[in-house]
Amino acid sequence: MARRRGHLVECGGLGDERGIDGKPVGGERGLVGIGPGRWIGADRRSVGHRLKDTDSPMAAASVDTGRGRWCLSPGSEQVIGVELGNLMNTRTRNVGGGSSAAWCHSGLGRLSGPSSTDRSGPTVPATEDRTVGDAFFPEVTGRIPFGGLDASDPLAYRVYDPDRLVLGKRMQDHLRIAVCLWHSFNWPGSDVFGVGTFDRPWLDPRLDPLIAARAKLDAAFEFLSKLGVPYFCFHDRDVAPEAGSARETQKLLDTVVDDIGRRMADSGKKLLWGTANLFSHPRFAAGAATNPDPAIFAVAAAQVKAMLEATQRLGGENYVLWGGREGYETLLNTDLGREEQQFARFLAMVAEHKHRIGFKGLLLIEPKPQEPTKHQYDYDVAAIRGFLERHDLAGEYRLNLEVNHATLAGHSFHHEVASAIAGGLFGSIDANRGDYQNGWDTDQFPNSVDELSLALYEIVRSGGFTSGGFNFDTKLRRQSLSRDDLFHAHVGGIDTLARSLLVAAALIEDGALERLRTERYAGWTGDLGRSILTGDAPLEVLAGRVLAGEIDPLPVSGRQELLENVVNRAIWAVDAAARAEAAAAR
Ligand SMILES: [Mn+2]
Repeated sequence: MARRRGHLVECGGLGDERGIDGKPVGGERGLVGIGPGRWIGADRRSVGHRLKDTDSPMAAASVDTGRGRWCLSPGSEQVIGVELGNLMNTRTRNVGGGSSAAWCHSGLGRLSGPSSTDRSGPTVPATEDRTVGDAFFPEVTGRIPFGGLDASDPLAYRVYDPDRLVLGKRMQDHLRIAVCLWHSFNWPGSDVFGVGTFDRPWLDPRLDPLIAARAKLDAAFEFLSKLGVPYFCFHDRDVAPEAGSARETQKLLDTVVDDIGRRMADSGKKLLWGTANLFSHPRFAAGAATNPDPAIFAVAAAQVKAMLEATQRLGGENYVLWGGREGYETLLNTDLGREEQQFARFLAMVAEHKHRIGFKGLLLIEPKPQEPTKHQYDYDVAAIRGFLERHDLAGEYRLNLEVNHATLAGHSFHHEVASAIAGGLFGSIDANRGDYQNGWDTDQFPNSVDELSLALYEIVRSGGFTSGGFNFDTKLRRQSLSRDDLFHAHVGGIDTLARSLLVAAALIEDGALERLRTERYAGWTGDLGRSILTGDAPLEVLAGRVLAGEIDPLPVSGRQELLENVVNRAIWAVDAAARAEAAAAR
């Protein structure tokens, strides 16, 4: 079969409307054309736009507009392409061999050519296999290095040094960092007042879902590799939108999950946890498990079954349930008792299925007090702990705690971590912080060593993560438009966690906090305390000893300020040690 060779010509960026024969074209529809007599490119608003007035030997042209790449279906003059510049590990083959969107996906690797509008520009080899490693984030040219505190490169880790040993364990193994696919790759930067602002070309709803999913995964795995972290997390709907029927939806999910499995095998990246999105679709507006309609409960159950099995297939280490719609908007239409029974039944069914399929990971519930609903049943650690114990589920579930959700519930994150550990429910962390002036979930990247050091202290002193880790369930600010903003955000957040880990380790090695806490409770390991706890000293015995003057205690200091000084001095000491190391290295 004779293949038509693609003609590659560099094209202007978005808004470059040099047009055909030098005449601007497209106007506000945003078409970008260039080259004498030919259309070769278009901006993102032009997907599906029918091109006219072309003399079209434009077959299989693929164009780098500076914002990504476009491909045009040969012969049809229809822009079918996407910004495909983000495709990673894409094999270039059959360029010009078809006119479908599938051609578009398979037809592009990383294309590069001279900055030329010359017709005789470079051609795209028809059958050349090439591997692309840096297609969507070309401004970040390799893996983020460790540079130390004095590094001048803004994209170098100052503190996070994966192999550095802290209390005998690698930093990477303490922190178990994960990147989330939803906010970082599946969220367009929209808010309730405005549409998306981000450059996420695979989110164009007109794209074939498989092409979109693969372009998204290309970018995500490129990001993971360059960031140099071990884990990622995703919801079913982040990678596979709903198709025409439940069966087609399942098929698409299975296809994409297989694709993810291959990428994991190639890259060595691992799945920290999977989860099902039971909150975006309109059917879930009144809840999933707690919906007044049992048919919606059934759809949610099918979705969790599929995603739990997908997580197992990918070797996921945990499975998370976030009940974002499991709550109410008004009590006027809500039967609290009934919804609690439904919710308990749902969680029991998920646990039963976990055991049936032999999934070895932890099931994790994520507390959040409100937003999107007025009130959510998974309010905080204490509420979930009571719920699990009431419904005989305490052995089946642990918790995925988020900093911002803790603060929305009126707690410090330190409190929620310590509560989960005390209740035997600690599982994993979403590291997003909130904004102290805003009353909603801003999901910002962590940046306070002072706050996170206390949480890390609790985590490390209790033995650290088992299968959990620190997931960046974080959002860029809506004005953070550059592609590399995603790197700056994660690098800073990871350094903050790494620094907090060093402070926690210093506090543990110093031992003052532990010693003072132990001393404070010393009485409970003595005769009196033990006899109370074992039941050997009931009320009348205690009363008798108090009335006899045998028990006559004096209050003692809680030493709070002293303890706060211990923490601050550990933070400062880690600074001093790092400075000394940096100076020694110079
Ligand atoms: Mn959040």
